[in-house]
Amino acid sequence: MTSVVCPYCFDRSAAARLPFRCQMSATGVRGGKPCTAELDDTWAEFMGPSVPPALKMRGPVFTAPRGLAGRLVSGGGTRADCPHCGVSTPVRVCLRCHSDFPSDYTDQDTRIIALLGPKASGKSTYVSVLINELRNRVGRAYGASITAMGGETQRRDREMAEDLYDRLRLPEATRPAALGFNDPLLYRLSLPLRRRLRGDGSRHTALVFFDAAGEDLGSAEAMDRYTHYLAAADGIILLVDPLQMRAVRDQLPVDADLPLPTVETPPQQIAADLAAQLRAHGRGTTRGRVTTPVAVAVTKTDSLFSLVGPHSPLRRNADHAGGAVDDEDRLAVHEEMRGLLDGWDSGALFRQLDRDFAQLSLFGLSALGSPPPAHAPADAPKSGPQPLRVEDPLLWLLGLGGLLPRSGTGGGAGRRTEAAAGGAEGLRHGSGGEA
Ligand SMILES: Nc1nc2c(ncn2[C@@H]2O[C@H](COP(=O)(O)OP(=O)(O)OP(=O)(O)O)[C@@H](O)[C@H]2O)c(=O)[nH]1
Ligand SMILES: [Mg+2]
Ligand SMILES: [Zn+2]
Ligand SMILES: [Zn+2]
Repeated sequence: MTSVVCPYCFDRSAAARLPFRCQMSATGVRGGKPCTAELDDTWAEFMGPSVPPALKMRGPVFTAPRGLAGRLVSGGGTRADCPHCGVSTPVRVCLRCHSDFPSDYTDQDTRIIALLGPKASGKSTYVSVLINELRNRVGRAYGASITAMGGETQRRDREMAEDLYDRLRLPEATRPAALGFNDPLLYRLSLPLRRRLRGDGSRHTALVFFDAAGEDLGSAEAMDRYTHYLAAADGIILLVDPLQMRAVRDQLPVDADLPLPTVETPPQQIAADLAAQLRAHGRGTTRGRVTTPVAVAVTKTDSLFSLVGPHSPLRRNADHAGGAVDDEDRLAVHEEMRGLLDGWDSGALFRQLDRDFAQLSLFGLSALGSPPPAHAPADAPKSGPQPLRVEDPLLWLLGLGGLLPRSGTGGGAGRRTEAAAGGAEGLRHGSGGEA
């Protein structure tokens, strides 16, 4: 049974139970009149006072009679006949908040990947580059494809790509929730079916990315909606900006022509708040560790090249050989990042993460591959984004969720390495190490 999570209120529901919305089209079925718009209280209440009254008048919402919901029509998709006007509609809405879903959203299971990080840590740049990499280099390696779902995401997807790749403009600061909520970005990820499942069909997953403004982490109302998103997440990517860490700023060569960002909420506080929120939503074990997998990704690694060796795994992308996620490669990055963090804060951030999260791995990535030009800080580097390892956190999370094959795991050596490293790298569940 397909399980769908609303990308607006994050309510989870079986696809077959979702109500429909009449499109109020006139086709003269049964000689009846077309439906007229009526006040959708549920949706209006969810959206809040910012929506003008006229927009709160929508096509009637109805539940298809039992047995008729999910009637497959030729050409794919499900429809139901409106009980008022008799005209059939394909539009599905959320049971809880009555938001309309994009047309193909309810055909596949939903995976929510939450993105979190302080202001200016690079979230928007990261999403834009990640999508582009999934479309091209990474998509090729895994036989995967990704498409924007729904008109709103399609429009923003086009805009993001044009700004960054054609005009070489970096994203503007994301607008905070106080100015109206940003809708999440909805993508359909199609992966080839694993061989043992036969055939050469695809498996589709709806990916939901919610790119909030960094300052929303500090606002209670914004956090309230944000928390539902985090609680519904199948995996969380927590971005850490090394340029906002005191020790890194002190270590960087003084002649570096680097415009430094202002120091925002420290990563340790974000991690602690995140753990508290997730525990409050029942995502913690009895011993207090949160079970949602968390990828902690240090961004802007291009600015750290003077601090790492010439053969550091941070300087190159994973090769994704054989279309599998390489766990040894991930562990090499994890250890490298852990060593760097140790030097920066004596391991305080890692120790805290390790105490709070049962499934945790460290990553290092650069969306741009080099710093923005010093004379034009709002621009991408001249050569365009040359990303490093942007895909790793997402691929790890998809691998944990069984959506991608993994290599380099399961062998004794791999597990011992993890145990030696403190066992925090993501396969700890079931190891009894929940002390
Ligand atoms: N060196 C380097 N700088 C980067 C990279 N990605 C982003 N930046 C810098 O970080 C700034 C902020 O990036 P954004 O993507 O807007 O950050 P954000 O987290 O979305 O910020 P808010 O929306 O304000 O919360 C950019 O303007 C760049 O100057 C990178 O890969 N390398
Ligand atoms: Mg942003
Ligand atoms: Zn909803
Ligand atoms: Zn109708």
